[in-house]
Amino acid sequence: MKQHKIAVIRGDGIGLEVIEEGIKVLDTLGSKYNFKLNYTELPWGSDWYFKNDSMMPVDAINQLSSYDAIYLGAVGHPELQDHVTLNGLLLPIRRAFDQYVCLRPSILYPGINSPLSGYKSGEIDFIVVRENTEGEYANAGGFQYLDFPAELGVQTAIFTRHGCERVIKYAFDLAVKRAGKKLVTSITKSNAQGYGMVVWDRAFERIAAQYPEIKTESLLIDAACMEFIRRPDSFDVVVGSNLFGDILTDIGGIITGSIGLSGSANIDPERRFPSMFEPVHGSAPDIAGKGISNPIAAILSGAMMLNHLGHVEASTEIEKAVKKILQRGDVLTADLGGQANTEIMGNAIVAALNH
Ligand code: GGG
Repeated sequence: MKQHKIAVIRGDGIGLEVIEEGIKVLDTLGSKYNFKLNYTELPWGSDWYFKNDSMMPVDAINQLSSYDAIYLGAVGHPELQDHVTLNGLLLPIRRAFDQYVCLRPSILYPGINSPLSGYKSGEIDFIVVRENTEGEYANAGGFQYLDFPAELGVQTAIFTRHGCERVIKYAFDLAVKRAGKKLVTSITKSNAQGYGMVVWDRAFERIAAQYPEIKTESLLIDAACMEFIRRPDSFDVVVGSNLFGDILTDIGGIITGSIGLSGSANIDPERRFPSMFEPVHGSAPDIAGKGISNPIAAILSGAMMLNHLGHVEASTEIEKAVKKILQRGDVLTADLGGQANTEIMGNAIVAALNH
């Protein structure tokens, strides 16, 4: 039996309850596909911060490096500024483990209505490949005159040829593998960001030349936001910088029914370090603790984790079970217009796997 060491960081808010359901689903498949996930719960996040003045221990990266994967819920707390929670946990992990590819699929599942009229199940099906270690999220900048009237902050975006080329190449390789439209769309803003984004555009042109069989287009981020609404069915693989990828995948979530259905994977494609799997959504303080959040994004992130660990059939089975439940439509959480709670949705997917 294949065994994997999984670090579990439930984090904050609804992260706690969605990961609970994710683990339930993952464990249902272990015995069927002859693998075992050995979880270690790491109680890091905002509560840890309130006790220790940091989101995770100083040796956190060292601790995490011994795991095969990280399964994360959410970070964010109403009493802490978001830059504290993000820069204290999520971003250092992505950077330290060089998880330079963030995969975020947007699929209109059966039974789900898009707020955009006229789209049938499967007609929206694209994946955003988000650069995940540099760009606008680079840890470069500083404050001056903090707490004085002249207070200022400098934030530097970093675009390296190496960093752009490797993530763009990943996007093209993915387009080759996908049974999609064989199209890679690059997201840019080089008309206004005349240095870093020009490096991005040049990298895109160089890599595109190596894949003559793949169609390409380049959109400015503002136009891309509009086109995601106007023609979401035209996209296949979309590659963008750290910030642009983050913004576009919220649109991708809502046009396919709910961000509660959006799973994601932060991948080190070279497999030198553990990769991290987390729902796209955050900690949702407004509904935290009520047990009504949609666990599907966390469950689909778990499926992406299984795929990464080599259990491709088991991963596909989770996706099929999710589709089955959504298509049936009798168990839906509030974000999808239903009344089921988090646990009932998790149990319905487990039951679908057992039949
Ligand atoms: N599911 C992880 C989480 O809490 N995400 C919240 C968030 O703000 N993420 C920003 C990002 O992915 O860059």
